[in-house]
Amino acid sequence: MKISDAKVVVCSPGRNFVTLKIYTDSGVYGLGDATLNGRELAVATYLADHVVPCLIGRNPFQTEDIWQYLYRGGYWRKGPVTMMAIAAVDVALWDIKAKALNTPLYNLLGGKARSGVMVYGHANGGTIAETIDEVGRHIDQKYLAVRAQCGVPGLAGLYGVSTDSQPYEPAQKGLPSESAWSSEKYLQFVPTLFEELRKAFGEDVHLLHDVHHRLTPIQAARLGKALEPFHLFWMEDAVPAELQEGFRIIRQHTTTPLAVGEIFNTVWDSKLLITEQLIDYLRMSLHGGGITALQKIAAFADMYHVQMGCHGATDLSPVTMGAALHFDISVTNFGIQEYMPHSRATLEVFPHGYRYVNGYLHPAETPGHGVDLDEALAKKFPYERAYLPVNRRLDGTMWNW
Ligand code: KDG
Ligand code: MG
Repeated sequence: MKISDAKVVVCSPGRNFVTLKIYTDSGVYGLGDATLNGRELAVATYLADHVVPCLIGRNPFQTEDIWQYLYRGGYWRKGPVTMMAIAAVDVALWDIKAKALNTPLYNLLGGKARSGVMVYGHANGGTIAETIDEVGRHIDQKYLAVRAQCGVPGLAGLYGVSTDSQPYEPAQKGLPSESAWSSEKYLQFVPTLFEELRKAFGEDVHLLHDVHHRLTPIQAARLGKALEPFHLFWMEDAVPAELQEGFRIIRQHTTTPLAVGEIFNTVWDSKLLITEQLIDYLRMSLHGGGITALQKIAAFADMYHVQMGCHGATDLSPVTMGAALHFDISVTNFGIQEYMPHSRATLEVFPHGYRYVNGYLHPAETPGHGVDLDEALAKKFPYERAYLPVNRRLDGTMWNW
């Protein structure tokens, strides 16, 4: 079998997605997701202009060789654009391989290691009362784990909090919007949110929270300590993680479990975090180099008691979600999978076989990863420029969003 062609499809059924479709001479094709939120066209160009020409004629079963060819062969290693492009190729090739062997992808990754993939949903509200209602709504839908985000008095446009009745979607059309930030107001407020959530729901539901890179290590240490009585499943992205050593400060002060890594794209971003056991959950998704990369990173993390908790926001297309579930169900050190359901329009453009039942997602049972692309429908949703917001402290200083 040989790769005969490949193309990049950019569409925007409510939000932008970049999809790579790889064709073979046997008629089997595979799909990969290359959606880099806010910088989508850079990856589309990287793929179409620089990667696709190198794929033609190769054996799609050689996932390891093609991965190394694109990683080493690029000479300029790492980075979100390169690794997202490699991820899209890799996931599409695993899709082809499993389809050609007529089996669901998980059977090529070790088979089922559990009966379902525990997921966490997103609950948010402008006030504590609204957030409590939203957590309750998720519990009614049988979620076993819920992430809670809440508006903080005095801070407008906060990460994770919807401004309308729709689920929270950070990317906005037009140029980047600006949010206001105060670590002091946030640190003062968040422990009360979780105190009230535990009062309302007891200890049975797993509660998670995303700090979204906005604290310094010593501030994160303070928050982790303050949240200890409320037994979070994890505190996510407490600080920007370029400085891996910064996690030593957080870790030595608190037993609140730590998760990080949704923007990592190679193992080098977390090597120290893993070997020094500074984190409990690694949030890398298939966007960081695909299945070939994530399998190796997960095996390395497992030696240090670090579990996988893959990123699953709506900017990871149903292709990534569908493929991630095959990884999640087969990897031994699985922790939890983020699940932020896509819009109806997105789900129509990407017909899929995965399903949610009582707190768990189940991968498709059809050959491959089980997610397709309706190209005719996709054409009706052309690309629309959109950006993630930026964040400023109250005095106007640029901050992390
Ligand atoms: O594109 C940015 C989003 O993926 C990110 O803001 C979502 O932090 C996020 C999460 O945990 O889902
Ligand atoms: Mg996050």
